[in-house]
Amino acid sequence: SKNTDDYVYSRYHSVEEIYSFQDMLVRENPNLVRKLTIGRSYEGRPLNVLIFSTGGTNRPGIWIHFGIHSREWITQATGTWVAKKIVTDYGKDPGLTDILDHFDIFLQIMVNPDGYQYTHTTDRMWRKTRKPNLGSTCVGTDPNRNWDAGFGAAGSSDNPCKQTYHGPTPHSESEVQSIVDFVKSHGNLKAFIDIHSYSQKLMYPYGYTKTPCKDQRDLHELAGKVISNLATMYGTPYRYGSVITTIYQASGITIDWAYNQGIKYSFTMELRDTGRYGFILPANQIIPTAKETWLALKTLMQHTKD
Ligand code: PAY
Ligand code: ZN
Repeated sequence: SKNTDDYVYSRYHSVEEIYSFQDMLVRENPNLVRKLTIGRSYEGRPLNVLIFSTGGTNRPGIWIHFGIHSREWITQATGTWVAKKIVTDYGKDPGLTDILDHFDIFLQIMVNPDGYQYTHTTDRMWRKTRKPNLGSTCVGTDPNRNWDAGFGAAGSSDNPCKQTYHGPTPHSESEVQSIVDFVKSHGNLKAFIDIHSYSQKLMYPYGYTKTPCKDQRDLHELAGKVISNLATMYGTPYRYGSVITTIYQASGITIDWAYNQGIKYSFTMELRDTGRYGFILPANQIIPTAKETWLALKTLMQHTKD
């Protein structure tokens, strides 16, 4: 497509198409959207973040990223739709307009572009990064076990051949380190949302320990509100709670690190479905999934702002 109006949101797209979508969106909306390259993937692809900002200096920020696991295609597709939704609705939707008049939104549509490319060319079920491992023929680290929060504990694997391999050291993956550097240098993020699929869950810290996080009460109440809002659109049921109590023990995960950095509203969301199609969600569910997810994200952002 030549512009973001012609872009077919109801289909899954290649790495190149998602890169060109980002450039088109920036070109069409220079006063609202910028592109920042926060680093390079192992294979050298740019790690791009779209910044939605209406001005101000050092405004607080909301970080939302998609596709840390490459096979979770509904997430990159939802991220693309959400980016377009923000430019379409700013100035029209009072809720979103209010959010953007006080906060900047940072959107990373493809956290793991090497893996995403690999899911198109070679192995549709690839989850990890594509960095080789010393002393092993197995490739890749699980970028959602690679963060410095309970790193290497139960709920991750030290075997490079496993899907949940945590990597040699915390932040060994440039895809992870680039976000770490950005979050630290920004210093004023108030929400951090990591989007996955599948299983229809909204979860908050922790994944590595059963010890409740200090904001457990608030986060639990908010999560309940968010999922009931989400369900008003198509009735899609979500479960919610901490990661360890809702899905399983997972250590070295993104949101535990973000939360321990002081970002109170750290959530991970598992989009559709509950397993009928799993990672291979039919493309005719992209737009409905994106729409209900957007409702959830707006509720989270609104609450963060208030
Ligand atoms: O989202 O951080 C989270 C919770 C843990 C996820 C993980 O294992 O990294 C949950 C899984 C995921 O999205 O990667 C769930 C899916 C269905 C899976 O691969 O098991
Ligand atoms: Zn995932």
